[in-house]
Amino acid sequence: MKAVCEALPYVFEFEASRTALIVIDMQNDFCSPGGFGERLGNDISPTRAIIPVISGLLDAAREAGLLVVHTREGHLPDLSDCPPAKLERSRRQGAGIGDPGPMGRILVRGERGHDIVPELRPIEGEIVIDKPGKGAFYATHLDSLLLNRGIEYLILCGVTTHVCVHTTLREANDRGYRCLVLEDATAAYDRADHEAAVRMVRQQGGIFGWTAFSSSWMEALHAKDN
Ligand code: C5J
Repeated sequence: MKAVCEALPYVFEFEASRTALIVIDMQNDFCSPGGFGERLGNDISPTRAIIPVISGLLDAAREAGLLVVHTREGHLPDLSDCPPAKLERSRRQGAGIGDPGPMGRILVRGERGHDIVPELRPIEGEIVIDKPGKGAFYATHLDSLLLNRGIEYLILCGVTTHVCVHTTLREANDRGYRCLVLEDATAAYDRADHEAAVRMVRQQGGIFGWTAFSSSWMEALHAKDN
């Protein structure tokens, strides 16, 4: 039987056994002082504020036995997977990818800045997808991994709503996944960017999918067993 979640533009129905929780880029570089996001001149408080909400989602997903996937944006130490255009733009903004920072080299795999924030650290058995781009499907094996497990429904949370969450959402939508974006478990540094991105998901009858609050999704997940 499908679980039914109150959502916009209309209810989101999902089968828990075919659902994955996708936690996007909750890394020190986007959420912690001295990271890439803050060095670009942003206030990181919105990205920190969703940490407890996502922690609750992880508890619920783990308890229900859902597939959990964490993603991390970053590059190889030699930056060979970083397009020159991306590198140049980061340098212009004073937060050059690969430059030294308080948490190691900015957006480089293996450095502390690239790590997921301690509160949301993956547990054994959870999947971590390292991605060089904004979308989690580009240059990764995420699609085959989900297909091989029969996943059809994606629950998206993380940062930032209008950049990596949206790019992943759009990639997933074109691949046929049914996507729900949790609006209180996603964040952008600028509230207006977040709100616009959330609105875009559900416009035109759900052009990219659905939006809901985390509590509604967790209630639906819980209710399926009762
Ligand atoms: C950005 C992301 N904003 N994870 N990355 O550069 O959204």
